[in-house]
Amino acid sequence: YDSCSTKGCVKTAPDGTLLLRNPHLSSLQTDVLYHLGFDSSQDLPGMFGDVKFVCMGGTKQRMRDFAEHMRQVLQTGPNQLVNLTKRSHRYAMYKVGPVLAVSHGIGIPSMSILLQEVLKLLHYARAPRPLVVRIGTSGGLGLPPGAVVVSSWGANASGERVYELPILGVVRKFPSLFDTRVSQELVSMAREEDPFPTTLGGTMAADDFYRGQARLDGPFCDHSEQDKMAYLQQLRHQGVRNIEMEATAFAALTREAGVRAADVCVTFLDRLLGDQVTASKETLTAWQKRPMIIVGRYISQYCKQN
Ligand code: R2B
Ligand code: URA
Repeated sequence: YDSCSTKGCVKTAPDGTLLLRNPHLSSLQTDVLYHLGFDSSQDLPGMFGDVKFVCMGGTKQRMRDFAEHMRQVLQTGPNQLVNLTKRSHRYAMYKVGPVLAVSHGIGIPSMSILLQEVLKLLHYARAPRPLVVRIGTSGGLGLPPGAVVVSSWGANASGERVYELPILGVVRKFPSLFDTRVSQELVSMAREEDPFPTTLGGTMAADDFYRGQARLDGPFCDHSEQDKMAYLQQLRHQGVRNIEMEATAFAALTREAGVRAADVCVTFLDRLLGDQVTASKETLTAWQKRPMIIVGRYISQYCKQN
């Protein structure tokens, strides 16, 4: 495997700030973070040097809701939430105290562009020891809809725990494991009185919502119901508990940067029972808050202790 498959290599500076092991960056006069609408000539340490948590999720609205949630939990932040990436329009970013909430769109290409620019932003801002958390949605495997899964690893569609990326025409593989300690700490934020279960589990990241997730309801399909069930059962036997579209790249890129990360997703349906997302908009909105609740408790506890 590529990069960082060995433990113990020095990945962060002694003060906990991100080291990026790209020698070419130092020859740039200014580095333009094109999709975020920032560049390194700005006072990034002044703007983002205090960031401790970066929370990412698919939609702009959900990340605005999360910023609002954190404003209430932490009793801090601006009176008016402002989208900091306004100049770029691709994504949305809000800052509430030590929390940066950013949207990443759907799928690995969209998420990984955002994540890589966020990693450079954290580097230039000299933010010490940040934690990056994805709060997402997914399809569950044998879990009640509305359950929350904290990912222990990401697997690709072949069940390999790697993020595959062709670089200069050669397909490279990067291990897609999450920080065990952070994931367990997040699961421990669940409370008995929560109206939903929170579990640790493997997460399969697909490059498609329909056929790529074994669905039968896309515009194209040449596999049978039996083929679908055999595949989903096989994934479940391998320890996969939910399917989404980013986990592998998210785990691998944060790991390569030496940044702790976690993927916390609610499940919108049980894929062993169906393909269509049929819950009402109100129900889905309520379910989407669940990863925010778990992550909010974690951040709140950290802020009280520090
Ligand atoms: C979950 O939901 C989205 C697709 O509907 C995708 O971003 C994901 O991982
Ligand atoms: N997101 C996915 O990628 N798959 C689902 O089934 C639901 C949400």
